[in-house]
Amino acid sequence: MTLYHIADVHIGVKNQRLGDKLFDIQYKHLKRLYEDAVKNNVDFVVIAGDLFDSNSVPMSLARPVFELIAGYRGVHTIIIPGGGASIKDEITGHDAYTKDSIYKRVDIKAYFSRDNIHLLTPDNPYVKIKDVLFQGGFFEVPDYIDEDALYHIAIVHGAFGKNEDEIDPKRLEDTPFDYIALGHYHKHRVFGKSAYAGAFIQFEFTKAKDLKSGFVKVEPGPKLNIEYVPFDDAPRFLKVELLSKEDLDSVKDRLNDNTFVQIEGYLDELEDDVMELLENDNVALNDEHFVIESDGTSQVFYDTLLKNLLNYPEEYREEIVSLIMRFIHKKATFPEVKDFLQKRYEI
Ligand SMILES: [Mn+2]
Repeated sequence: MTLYHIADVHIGVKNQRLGDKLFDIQYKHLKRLYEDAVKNNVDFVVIAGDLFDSNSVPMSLARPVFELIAGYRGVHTIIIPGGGASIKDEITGHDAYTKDSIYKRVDIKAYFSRDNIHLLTPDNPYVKIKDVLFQGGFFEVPDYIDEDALYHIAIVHGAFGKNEDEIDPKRLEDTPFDYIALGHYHKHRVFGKSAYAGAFIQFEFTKAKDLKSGFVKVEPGPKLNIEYVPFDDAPRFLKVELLSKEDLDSVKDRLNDNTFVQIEGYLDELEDDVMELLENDNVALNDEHFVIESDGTSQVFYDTLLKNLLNYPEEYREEIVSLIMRFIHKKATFPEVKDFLQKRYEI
């Protein structure tokens, strides 16, 4: 048995660079996913939350998505609502299952009476299709229902990770589920028997250079197989700081028709190169960009920073550089830096 797992499609999200074209790209790739499912006899597509960017998405976008999904009659689609988090019993976030949920609209509800579209909610948390049991979890791994089924699949929208405000990913390992389909984080990541699909189509500018769009192909069972299938022609949105020739070359190497670049700031001696780069329609300068004057002090500071940076874990390096750049740029005084750090990290 094979299932396709996607999440965080965010239909209706606003994207400055692509405008309405983003929806066309999302739609085209959804279609590609289903065509692929039909071709490979895949029975199930699981959508682990945030299919829509908000509960106020217009019907002109929501309807074609449901029509597309409903049209593939041989494929069962199992959807859970997303949402950011459950805070004091109140669900916040994107297509959260609130009073005004998109899934409660009369026109949308009608689609859930079709045989091939299934919505799991806290009131209706599981469904058994062709001997496979799908259980929705809402910010947590659901309690396993010990019912006879070939496979038990959980679908959860929530923040699992090693940071303090996240749910311990060990929760994902100590369960009898065959697979846990996760949504929420926009980067694909595997934790043992579970995985984040990541954003179906990337749409946010980020500093991460390796973010992909795509879906997860899962073969549950004793030899569980989790494979990520990337869409190589999907757009990429890069946020960059141009502080050296190397930064500049790395941007030039990555630029192509599908890559959009936002320059957060640059070193003043690179101004001519930056202007040249800006001639490309896919490159733009942030309205609030910074320009760093290359005086001797900043250069010494920057060189020292780069030399010592490798002593820190990789996941912190980007943030360290970014903070220090901000301070160099602002020529902040010690009390200002101290105040900034105390506020930011509540220390
Ligand atoms: Mn999301």
